[in-house]
Amino acid sequence: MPPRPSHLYQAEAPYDRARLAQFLDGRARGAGIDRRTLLRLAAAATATAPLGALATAPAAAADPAPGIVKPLPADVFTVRGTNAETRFAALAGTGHLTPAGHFFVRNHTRTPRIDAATWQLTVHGDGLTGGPLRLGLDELRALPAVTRTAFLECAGNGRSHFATQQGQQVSGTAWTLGAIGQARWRGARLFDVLRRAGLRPDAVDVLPRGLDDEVVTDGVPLGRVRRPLPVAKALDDVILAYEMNGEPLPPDHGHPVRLLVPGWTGVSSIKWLGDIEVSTQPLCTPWNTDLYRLFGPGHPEEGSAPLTRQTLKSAFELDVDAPLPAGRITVLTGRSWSGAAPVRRVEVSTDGGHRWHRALLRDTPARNRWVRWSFPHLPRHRGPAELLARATDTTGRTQPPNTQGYLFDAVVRHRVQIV
Ligand SMILES: Nc1nc2c(c(=O)[nH]1)N[C@H]1C(S)=C(S)[C@@H](COP(=O)(O)O)O[C@H]1N2
Ligand SMILES: [Mo]
Repeated sequence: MPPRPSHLYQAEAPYDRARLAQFLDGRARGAGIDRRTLLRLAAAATATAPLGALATAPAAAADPAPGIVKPLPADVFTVRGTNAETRFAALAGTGHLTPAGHFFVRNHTRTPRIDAATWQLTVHGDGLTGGPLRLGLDELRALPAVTRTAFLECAGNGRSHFATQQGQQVSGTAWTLGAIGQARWRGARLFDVLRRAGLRPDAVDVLPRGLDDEVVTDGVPLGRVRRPLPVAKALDDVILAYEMNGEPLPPDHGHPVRLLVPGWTGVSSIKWLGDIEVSTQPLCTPWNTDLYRLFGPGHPEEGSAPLTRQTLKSAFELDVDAPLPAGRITVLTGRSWSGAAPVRRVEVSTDGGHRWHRALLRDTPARNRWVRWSFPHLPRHRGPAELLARATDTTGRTQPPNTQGYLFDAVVRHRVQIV
């Protein structure tokens, strides 16, 4: 069977849905998880929450080091288990690219220390014309280098607002809006690596896997973090990044090499890349069957449509309950982004959503990138107030005042104190 035309695979959701259906009726190869375990995990997910997100064991309460190597100053990060969320207030003035010292970290286990000098990538599988290909970092660097500026966002970003704002119970890391960062990534094209390895015309899936520890959830070993990509996406715009903002990739972000899959949910961008399997059969792993999929009332037993490209969001570069002086102009700043298309317009409301005003966009809108914006605000009355921001992208899609969905996209009511 020849690879299907590329446009069929540009969307993550239909691809994952097809794989799940094939997996459930035994036409796909599931690496590391069988159907019974899958359904057991699915049932567990149903019991706790409509979100099929991975709940990793939190780091021991007394452990000050959640397995992250870089410093996590409290004015920049909020530590959530093995993860660190960027505080949006700390992004004010940081520019279009997020400095590595401010970039959020999502670790299923802990950051491994990998020696770039001895690191090797192995490309293997029945989807290759020959045997395995092994590449060291120098060989990877010898391939043509490309640079892409793109945001990277966790599928669960904004999750806590389901509960705090919308009264919906969900499981998983309680991110506010800071599980996103944007960087200039530089590396080799996965296209070139696969061509070098010799791709068979009937290869369908590419499965990158990290070198970090195995993940165990509720006593079930899930193996190392890995999530298949359709060959067409792999050949399209995916890179094996070894630089972030002009520096070697830092340990927490995948040193020495990570995958960067523009526009797709963060989990696709496998860090600490160790091997890539290329397969002529559809592949399934917990990360495209059980995790990152929706379970619960109103969804089929095997789970709903999987999570798709990232949604629209907006965030103020302010802490919750930030003090703003009454009778003086404060220039409010923030950022908006959409996984679907460039952001076209951002509006701000300072009266709880009755009147909306255009914010000034400070970046040229572009695909897979956020825009910074600003809005001068003159608060008059002392006391608590709510600031709202909503974005519209070039497809015309806008942030709803409320949502039934799972990829959080509603307007957030950001409370401040007028003093
Ligand atoms: N090997 C490996 N890759 C991984 C992960 C991981 O835990 N291990 N986490 C994924 C998830 S869920 C996200 S959102 C992004 C986070 O990337 P960052 O930590 O560089 O911000 O990495 C993805 N790649
Ligand atoms: Mo994620």
